[in-house]
Amino acid sequence: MTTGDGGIKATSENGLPAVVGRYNGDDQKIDYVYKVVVIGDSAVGKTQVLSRFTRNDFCFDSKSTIGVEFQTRTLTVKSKVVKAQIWDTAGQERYRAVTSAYYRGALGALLVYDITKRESFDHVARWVEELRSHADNSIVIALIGNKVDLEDKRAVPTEDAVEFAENEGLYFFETSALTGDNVEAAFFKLLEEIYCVVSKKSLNGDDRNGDFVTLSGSKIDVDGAPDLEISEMKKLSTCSC
Ligand SMILES: Nc1nc2c(ncn2[C@@H]2O[C@H](COP(=O)(O)OP(=O)(O)OP(=O)(O)O)[C@@H](O)[C@H]2O)c(=O)[nH]1
Ligand SMILES: [Mg+2]
Repeated sequence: MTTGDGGIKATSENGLPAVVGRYNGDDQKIDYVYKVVVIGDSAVGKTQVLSRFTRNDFCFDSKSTIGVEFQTRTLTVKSKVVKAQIWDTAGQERYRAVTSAYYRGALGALLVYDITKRESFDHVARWVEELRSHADNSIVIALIGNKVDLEDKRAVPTEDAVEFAENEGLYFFETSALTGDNVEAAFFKLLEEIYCVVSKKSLNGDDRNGDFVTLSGSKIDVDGAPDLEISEMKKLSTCSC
């Protein structure tokens, strides 16, 4: 798969997608590429939250994700053009062949649970642990209670999640991929906070990772690399809509 906007493929030495930088198809210059990962139990709506954000799309008959895929959306954050490269993988344990590789270079994480499935919230602590052991310490995490359109089936009180988020230092949003409620707000907040973390790190001179997808975000040398690229692992899951 290409990103559909005309770039060339590049792969880094470790086999991960290398972000070299790019112009968008409409010649929009990109200042930064931020890698964000989406995690959480199976069927909580990770893929649909992502589709809502990147394509303003929703699928009722969404198939479980197999492998890893990512989608992108370019937007303006604090007057900078940021390309959010958002990685999605299976919540199902048996498909989760990824750990370190998935989290490598991630600046942000969206940890999703389903407000109608108590179990998916009970597992959130485990997901936080996984993040803490595989991702960088400074990763920005947003806890997302998805499917708020199903209020009558709610099994996780908002207060429980607020308390957990406060204790763990996470941002918290309740969303609906179906209606689109709060999806933009959650992503925007996450990206803004990433911007702040990245800016602080740059100011502190704490910018030592040689990878293109770095903890300081990917600063794009747009003049030196006019035709840039990215891309991807594999896109295996499909929506049958
Ligand atoms: N009512 C409602 N249904 C949703 C919402 N988000 C997702 N769904 C449904 O929940 C089911 C699972 O959604 P997915 O996005 O595939 O879940 P996932 O977390 O990506 O699952 P895995 O890929 O297996 O890890 C699908 O039937 C979706 O249509 C939502 O906000 N509201
Ligand atoms: Mg999925």
